[in-house]
Amino acid sequence: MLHKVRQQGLTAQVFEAGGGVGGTWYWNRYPGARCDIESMEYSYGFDEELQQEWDWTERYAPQPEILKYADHVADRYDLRRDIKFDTKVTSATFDEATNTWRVQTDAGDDVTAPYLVMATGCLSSANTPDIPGADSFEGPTYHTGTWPHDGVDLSGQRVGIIGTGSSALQAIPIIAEEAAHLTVFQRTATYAVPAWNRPLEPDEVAKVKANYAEFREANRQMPAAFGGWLDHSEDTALSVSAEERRARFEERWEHGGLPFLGAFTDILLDPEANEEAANFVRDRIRRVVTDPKVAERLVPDQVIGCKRLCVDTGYYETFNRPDVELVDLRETPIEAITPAGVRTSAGEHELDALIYATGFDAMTGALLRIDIRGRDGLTLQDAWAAGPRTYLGLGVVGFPNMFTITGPGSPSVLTNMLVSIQQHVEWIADCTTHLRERGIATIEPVPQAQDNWVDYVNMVAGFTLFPTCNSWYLGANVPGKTRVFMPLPGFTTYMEQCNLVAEQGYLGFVLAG
Ligand code: NA7
Repeated sequence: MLHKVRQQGLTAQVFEAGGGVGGTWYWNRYPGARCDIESMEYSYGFDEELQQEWDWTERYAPQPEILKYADHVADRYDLRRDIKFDTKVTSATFDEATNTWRVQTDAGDDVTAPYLVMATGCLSSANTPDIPGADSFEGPTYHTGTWPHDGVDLSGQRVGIIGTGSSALQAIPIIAEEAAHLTVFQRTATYAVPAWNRPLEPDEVAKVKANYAEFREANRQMPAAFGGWLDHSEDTALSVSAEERRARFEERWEHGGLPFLGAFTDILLDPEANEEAANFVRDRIRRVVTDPKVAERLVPDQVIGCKRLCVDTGYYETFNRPDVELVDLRETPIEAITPAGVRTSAGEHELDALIYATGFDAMTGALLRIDIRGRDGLTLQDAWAAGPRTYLGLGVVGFPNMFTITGPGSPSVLTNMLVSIQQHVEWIADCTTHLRERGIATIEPVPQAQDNWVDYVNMVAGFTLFPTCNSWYLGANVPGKTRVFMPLPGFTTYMEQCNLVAEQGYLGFVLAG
């Protein structure tokens, strides 16, 4: 966004809570942190030179390499001179007299600007559950989302980890190697498809780079903005024979990763199709885990893909180790954290270190931690008291000239984030150009357009199986958070809608002043 804004001849000031660029990839430094979208797809496509000069080394990039890429981008475009690091925005207030935003930070900054772009990230506000006795634990505690930058030595220790989402799945096999004993506290069993991670071959990189623009366009034509280069079937799961269905799942399993859910068109739409895919993975878990009791605890019962599918390396195998114990919190819930460890209804698990892999206050968390006040002193907290309400996931009624990159109501976390971020940056830049060229002071959604958009997101989500489980897409992981499905499934249709809105002079927005 900063690069784009400069290209338009505007100036900008960026405030960043971290000590460097990279966001998610700056904070999430836990062992095994890695992207679940393939490297060649998870990168910016706005500059041919940038995409040609950068070389990814692995099929799925590890966190340090993605951070290096973010640093490279910051240096390449000389971005740092307009970014103030280690600085948190505390408030942003719209002044109706001057049509400007006043932004204040914890470092004493006090700046005004006509436009406010919130690029605060969807998974940047760590969620630590409020477990009785949490402060009494005598050993160190860590959260995967705010992992110490100089690493953690867990060798020889008895380690506990709460949570079995993507972060835990990546960390567990590596921590198990290092620790003397690992106890995994699982509330909901997780589906994972192998990453089959490996070094990238020079010829496959060359093949993509020879047609990078086409490769990017193929991804934009996909519902989740990745995998455009794979063969796609238009078949539904039950329209083919059981044998054929199994062969397709095998093929996708051998391919690895998130494209497993694309084996058929209806896996996230039809419960029966979903059950077929789920049973395939359940069967794989049972084949890998040698103790049948442990295997049954690891076999998920919810809809596959309802919570984000995990991409793993040796997760289920780790439970065959004699020094790894799985505690099923559905059978024996946590009662308290004690000075010596974690006490469940079955007794105490003594630990030297405790890791929270308990995820994030997703999509709205980072925005609502800032005191944002729009027209008539309306706070974003009040405007979103019953769940987030946006138009296109880009604008909010009552908050003129405020844009939310990958905000709730846009596809964001259901997609390849880099593609969604770029689409929003370009749309916002076109929008502010439109306003400036016409001397228009403010843009703000029409209330009816926003209401319709919220209904539309709910309707689309309602066609899918996403609302059937307690996922962070629904805010269900944070006690007290309003249960609303926040992202919009379907990137391509969404992109077309955004383009149409712009082409029609920002239909659904009030352009004033
Ligand atoms: P996730 O996917 O939100 O996973 C968090 C995990 O922590 C999940 O297994 C939760 O169980 C568990 N959790 C949360 N609160 C508790 C409490 N109070 N007790 C026990 N267990 C708990 O976060 P991740 O960091 O793994 O991944 C986030 C995203 O990053 C991921 O989807 C990718 O997009 C990348 P639950 O399932 O809620 O029962």
